[in-house]
Amino acid sequence: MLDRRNFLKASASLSALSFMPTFGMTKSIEASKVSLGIVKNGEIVTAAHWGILKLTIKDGKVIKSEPWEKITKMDNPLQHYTSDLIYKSRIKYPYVRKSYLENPDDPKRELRGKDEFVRVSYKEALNLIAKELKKTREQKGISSVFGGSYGWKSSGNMQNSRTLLHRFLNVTGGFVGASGDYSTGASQIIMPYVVGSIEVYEQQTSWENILKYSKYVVIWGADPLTTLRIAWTSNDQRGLAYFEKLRESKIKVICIDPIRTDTAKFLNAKWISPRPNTDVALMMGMASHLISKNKVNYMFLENYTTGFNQFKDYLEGKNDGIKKDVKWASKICGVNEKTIKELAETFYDNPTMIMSGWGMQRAHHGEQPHWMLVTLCSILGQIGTKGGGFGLSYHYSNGGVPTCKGGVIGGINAGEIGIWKNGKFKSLAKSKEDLNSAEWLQNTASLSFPVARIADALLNPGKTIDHNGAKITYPDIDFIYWVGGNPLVHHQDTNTNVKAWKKPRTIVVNEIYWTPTAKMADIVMPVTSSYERDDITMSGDYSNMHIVPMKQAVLPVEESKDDYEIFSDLCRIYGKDVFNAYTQNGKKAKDLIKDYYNIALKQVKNYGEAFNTPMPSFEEFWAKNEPIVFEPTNESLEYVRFSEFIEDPILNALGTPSGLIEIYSKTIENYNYDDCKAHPTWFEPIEWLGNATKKMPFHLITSHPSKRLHSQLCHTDLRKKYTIQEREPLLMNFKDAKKFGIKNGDVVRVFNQRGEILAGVLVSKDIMQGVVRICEGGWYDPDENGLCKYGSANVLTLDLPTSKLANGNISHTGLVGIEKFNKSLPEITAFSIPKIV
Ligand SMILES: Nc1nc2c(c(=O)[nH]1)N[C@H]1C(S)=C(S)[C@@H](COP(=O)(O)OP(=O)(O)OC[C@H]3O[C@@H](n4cnc5c(=O)[nH]c(N)nc54)[C@H](O)[C@@H]3O)O[C@H]1N2
Ligand SMILES: Nc1nc2c(c(=O)[nH]1)N[C@H]1C(S)=C(S)[C@@H](COP(=O)(O)OP(=O)(O)OC[C@H]3O[C@@H](n4cnc5c(=O)[nH]c(N)nc54)[C@H](O)[C@@H]3O)O[C@H]1N2
Ligand SMILES: [Mo]
Repeated sequence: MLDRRNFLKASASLSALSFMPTFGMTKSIEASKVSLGIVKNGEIVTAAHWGILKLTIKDGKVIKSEPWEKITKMDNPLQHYTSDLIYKSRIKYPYVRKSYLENPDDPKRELRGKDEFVRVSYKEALNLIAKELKKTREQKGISSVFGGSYGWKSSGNMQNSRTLLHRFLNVTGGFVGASGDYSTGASQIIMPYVVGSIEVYEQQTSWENILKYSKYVVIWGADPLTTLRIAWTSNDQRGLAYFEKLRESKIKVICIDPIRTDTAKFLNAKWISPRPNTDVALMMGMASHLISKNKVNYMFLENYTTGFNQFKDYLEGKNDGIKKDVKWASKICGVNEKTIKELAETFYDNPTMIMSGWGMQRAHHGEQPHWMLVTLCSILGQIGTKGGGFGLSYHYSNGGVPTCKGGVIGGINAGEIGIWKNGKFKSLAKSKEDLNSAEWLQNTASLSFPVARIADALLNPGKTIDHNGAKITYPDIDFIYWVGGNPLVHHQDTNTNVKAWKKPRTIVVNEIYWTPTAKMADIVMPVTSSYERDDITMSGDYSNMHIVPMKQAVLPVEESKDDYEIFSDLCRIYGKDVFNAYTQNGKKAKDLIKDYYNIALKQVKNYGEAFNTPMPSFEEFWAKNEPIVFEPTNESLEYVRFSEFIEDPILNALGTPSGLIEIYSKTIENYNYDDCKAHPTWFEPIEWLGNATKKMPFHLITSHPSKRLHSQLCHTDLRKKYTIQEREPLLMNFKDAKKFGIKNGDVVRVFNQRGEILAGVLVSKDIMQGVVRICEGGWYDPDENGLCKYGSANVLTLDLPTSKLANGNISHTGLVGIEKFNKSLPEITAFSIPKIV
């Protein structure tokens, strides 16, 4: 995953305005109570992805968990389950899988997930990891060690488990990593060809502009009311506050989504429901209509884009004989012709901001929708204006919330790749510049392959694939070290994935909870939750609004340890030099937290006396137990994405080969891929309603859950608020339910050629016919025949790449069959601990 923290640096110069919507700000917490050590009784401030939290502690236990400040009227349910996150489903000690402990050289891999675990001492576990890692590197080389370890871990710049793992694997000799992410696998690869930047993690046109200048806001395949409950660093909550303002405004909202989302309902939006994965056709129909009505901004196309004519030829069917007109589009996407025309004209006639989520690019040929969206927006010609254009990050980490001027804290980095031999460190960096380049450091893995190809890589060592204009040959992975992620839940086609996980000789997992991934490991290290250790974070991702002390709330549960401590202790086994390189000569977590704070402090000091948010010393900040709040600048309040390019496309050329928006890409043309052409193209997805069968009549959408962060919090009592007969809910249209003789509250078996799960049915008018939704992140809970008793959506999804260009995952593509489950319900075991001897 790209380190999203780094996408935004505190910007700009002008003095700040106070804009924050205040809504009964919580009183400041008494500093004296918390200045020393951890509190047995009192309140402390910490942060999670789901916001800055205030925890109440009684007799050394967390008894209450609330938002530190109340910014919106909406409740964020994720914020109230901290206590469960400390005490439920915990891994309390180090464990080794029985057969692995008996013989690590022939560890009976097929028993992973079934074998018993044996409790071992912390020291024994460390020694085993170090020994087997050394053995693997010696016998099979660096490229057999996989540390890609994708995942959402916890907030905090210090206990950043994935980076800590990379740092450990680097100082001990290197590893194979993973490139890209699951979120925007397709978009972040295609967008640089189209607009010269990845777009998906860039600051958006300021919400202040939208509220002033937009007449229409289109939410295209996004559910911001759900997805803005969390952020990569910690949630500043301002994104939701702006959606509240949008509701109060006169701006008209249109949601284009197979589901009438919570957002659509909240905003009283007009709901347009295309068939899943057909947005490209819908947009092409709109484009054709605009051309036929001469509602085209030719001035924009001429000055700011290249390749429109070639694309127009394609629309007109010059080569394939197929006219991509409104009629054609309507047939594919299921939206009626009149609506397609109306939408197109409305967008053209009014300042319209199109906010797109990422669901539609997590689909077969997921490169196309956002490329086509930019093409459509080029025809409309509103890109770079105050109330129009497109944005690919309004639904994520509070995009569009103005960036504050303040300090930006530092964080742990992955260190230097090198090899230690006879007490000497040999760096693999090619130059000093390498070491100073954030990009190089982020990309420290000496080898990597696209993250969502993990199962394919495990199963097919030596296979060469196309990727983004290059060839990649999969390494032969024999050792996996995973921290901060839940791949047995997050990866597509679980049954294939389970096979892949039986391939390497060794799998080590550092985890807080007995997740499905921990249960599939050979060596399991117990990790503290972020409430059991000190850390520090910013909030907002784009806003950089707060610096938050994340103070330890309670003592570590049993023998759990910080990832930093585990890796430092592992380094000790490799020798003093490695330990010193890892810990910067013995620094403790708290020393590093202070270092990171001081980086921000130095920036703020450089602004001089006049700066209106001075920062105290670290000691004062820590004792005060309160976030520092920075304010946005005038410049960021008025920010318009692409405005500089629009002002002067020559001086401020985009990072594409032509410097312009590329509707036609010669670079991609040269790759000569059959599944990603030189201009936006309609490709039929491998499975969609266009090829549904009697047995497999439903398109399955696996949205992000509103009451979890992926699989996080699934094991808490929050689950009880959404499960149906203890299973993951499946949203189904009421007409479909009637047709299939299924009632609200029934348990059904959902199946296809890849696998089967149980789910509880929620009958609804808010999903189009022929489509069902099971949110991703439900814990995988197989019975002896592989039926997932709880309802993990990925048992049913396809593990195929979007195309040879991006190799993104396609988790929103796939057909399923559904039938009422009439047998007696099996007991859920996903959240209990495995067999231990
Ligand atoms: N079908 C389908 N599948 C999807 C998606 C989809 O839309 N549909 N979306 C995809 C996307 S976009 C993403 S980002 C992925 C998310 O996939 P993941 O990021 O793997 O999901 P999480 O549940 O957040 O897993 C984080 C894990 O880290 C652990 N953890 C937390 N803090 C720490 C720590 O300090 N140390 C250690 N060692 N562990 C820690 C948590 O307990 C948890 O098990 O899922 C992808 N999968
Ligand atoms: N509460 C909560 N918030 C989260 C997360 C979470 O797990 N929980 N995860 C975070 C992460 S890591 C990410 S990457 C983002 C994900 O953000 P997104 O990728 O935007 O989220 P999704 O739920 O995958 O999809 C958004 C919407 O797209 C719709 N959709 C699916 N397929 C299609 C299609 O073909 N066409 C159209 N028009 N719509 C379609 C879905 O119905 C859904 O309403 O969310 C982040 N925010
Ligand atoms: Mo994601």
